[in-house]
Amino acid sequence: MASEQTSRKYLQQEECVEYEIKELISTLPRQNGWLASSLYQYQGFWHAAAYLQGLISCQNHFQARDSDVFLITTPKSGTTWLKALIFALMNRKQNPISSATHPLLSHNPHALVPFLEIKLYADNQKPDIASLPSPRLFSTHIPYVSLPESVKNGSRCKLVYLCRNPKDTFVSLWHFTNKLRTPEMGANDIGGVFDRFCNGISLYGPFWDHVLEYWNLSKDDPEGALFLRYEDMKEQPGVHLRQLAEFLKCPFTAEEDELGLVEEMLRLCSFDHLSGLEVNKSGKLSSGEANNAFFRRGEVGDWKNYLTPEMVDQVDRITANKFSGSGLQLW
Ligand code: PAP
Repeated sequence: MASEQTSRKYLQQEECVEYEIKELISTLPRQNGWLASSLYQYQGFWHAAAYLQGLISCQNHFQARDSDVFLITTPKSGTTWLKALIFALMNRKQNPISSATHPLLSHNPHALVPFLEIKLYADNQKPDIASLPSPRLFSTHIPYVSLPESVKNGSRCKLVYLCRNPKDTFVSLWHFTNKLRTPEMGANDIGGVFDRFCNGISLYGPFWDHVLEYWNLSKDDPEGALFLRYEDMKEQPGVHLRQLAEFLKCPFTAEEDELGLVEEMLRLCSFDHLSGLEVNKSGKLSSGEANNAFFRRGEVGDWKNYLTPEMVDQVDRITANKFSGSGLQLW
C-alpha cells in the first residue's frame, strides 16, 4: 500500500534518490546495510542512499551563519537527549521550562531539531532555511570530512559533538535497527552486524574515525567545537549542561541558578520524563520511525548484557588502537 510505503521512508533508501545520485552510487563501494538497503562508501564513510543524497545536496547548498549551532553525533550516541537539552537551553526565554505548553511536552526532540541530511535536505534538495530566525539549531550525523565548506571554513558557527562508548553505541544501534526491520525481515544476527561494525561498516561508520575527527577538531578549535561524552553527561549532567550553556554563550544567570533552572531542565529532558510522554509513546516522525524507538534503556553499560568476552576484547583493542596517541580518554 502506498500509505504504508511512505510511512517507512527509512526502508526505501534507493527508491528515493534522483538519477544523478543513482549514477554516483553505482560507482561507490557497496556493502549490505543493517536495514533493507545498501550502504555506500563516500569520502571514507558508509551512508544509506537517501541520506547520502541529503548530504550531497547539503554540501552543495547549505550556507552557514556565524550564529548557527550544529549538534553532531554518530547514530545512537544520545542524539535525542542532546536535542532536547539544547532546544530547551537555547529557547528558554520564549519557552519557559516550567510552561505547561513547552514544545518538548508535545513534540519528539527530532521534530524540534531537524537533521540536515536525514530531514531537511532529504525532504527537499533546497529547503527554505534562510528564512529561519537566528540562532538556527540543526543536527547531523555527517562526518567532519563531509560537512559543507561554509560550516568548516566560512563561518564561526558552533559545533557540539556528543559521543558514546562504542560498545553501548553498537548495542543501541543493533536494537534500533531490529526495531525498524519488518517482521518478515526478522532481527539481525548480533554476531554478523558486530563484525560489520568492527570493520567500520555501519551507518556513518567507521565509528572510531567519526569520533576522532571531531575530537581533533575540538582540540584545535575549542571555541568552535565542544566535545561531550554520553557517559560524562549521565554522571554529572548539571556540570555538562552548564558547560554547554557557557559554550553556546547563553550561560545560566545567578537568578536562574537560584530558581533551580538547571535541575528543572534536566528533569524535563530526562529519559524517564521524555519516554513517558504520550507523544513519545505513540507518535511517529514524518519519516516513519516510531518515536518510542528512540527510547530504550538510556543507561551506561548495557553492553554487558549482550557482548561476549571475545567481542568486548575485540572492540577494546580496536578502540585502543584507533585512539592511541590522540589524547582521547578511552572508555
Ligand atoms: P539517533 O542518533 O538515531 O537519533 P539516539 O538518540 O542517539 O538516536 O539514540 C537513542 C539512545 O539514546 C538510546 O539508547 P539505548 O538504546 O542504549 O537505550 C536511548 O534510550 C537513549 N536516550 C534517549 N533519550 C534519552 C535521554 N533523555 N537520556 C538518556 N538517554 C536517552
